[in-house]
Amino acid sequence: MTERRPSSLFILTGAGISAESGVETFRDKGGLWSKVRLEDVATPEAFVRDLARVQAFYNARRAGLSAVSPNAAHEALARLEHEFAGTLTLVTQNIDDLHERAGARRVLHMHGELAKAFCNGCAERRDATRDLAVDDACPACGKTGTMRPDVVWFGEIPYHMDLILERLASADLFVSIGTSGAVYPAAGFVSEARQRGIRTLELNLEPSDGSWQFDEARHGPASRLVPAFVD
Ligand code: BV8
Repeated sequence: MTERRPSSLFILTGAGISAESGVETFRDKGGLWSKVRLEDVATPEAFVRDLARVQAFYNARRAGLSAVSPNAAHEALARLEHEFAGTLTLVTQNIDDLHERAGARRVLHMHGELAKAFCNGCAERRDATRDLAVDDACPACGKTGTMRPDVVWFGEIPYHMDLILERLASADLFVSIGTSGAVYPAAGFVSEARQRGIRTLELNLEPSDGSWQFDEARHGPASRLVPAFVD
């Protein structure tokens, strides 16, 4: 890392880091939310209203992961995780597994993971090794119609928030990579960091809506910016 070396580094990633791997982003032109209304697939109400549609949406995205691979940005962060001498916290809003497939081992998935399934009835969590189906029974409680992708929908509380906020508070550099900063609570991390006097850096293809809040912003593709930041 070429900058003044932090001893505690907090990194937040979003869909932009996986874009060059071929995973669709959400809010870019032609992104996922321009094709599907998030209210129809990514809310608890949608799951109750049309379970089959929600399952199909996430089954297709899970299947798509087998056709993509981590890119140089994921690889650089995995290297950083292994080599960084201080405390590194890597939080992702992404539900893909590209950080892990690049070799990262301590990723906090605040919006859940496509590779897991969760039972709304008994909170059982399992690996999702195949498509989820409407008539799947929960392997633990036996109920049907309760198995869902283990992802955090709009209106639900993101995962690991206590740990995330604790790590953010003790960081000395906050780096936001490939995220539009449109979805809370992640969108609020930059102001939280600034209020605490933590240095902030944005690495994004273009200025995000919240770009002005960062001490420094570098713009370009993650596959170039992230390795340059790490090495
Ligand atoms: C919560 C998971 C309380 C599943 C996702 C008004 C009404 C209703 C609700 C709200 C409201 N106002 C605020 C809210 C809360 C709401 C919210 O923020 N809504 C927004 C829309 C206003 N948030 C919630 O409901 C959250 N829960 O707040 O609970 C709470 C919180 C804490 C503690 C206690 C209580 C839950 C939100 C979870 C939503 N789940 N998805 C799924 O994926 O299907 S969110 C969805 O957006 C994505 O999944 C992703 O995780 C998230 C963030 O998107 P980004 O990653 O930023 O992607 P985006 O496309 O937007 O941007 C990509 C960026 O990359 C762009 O800037 C682009 O320029 C850049 N880029 C592109 N290519 C590259 C690149 N950069 C670099 N290199 C490239 N090559």
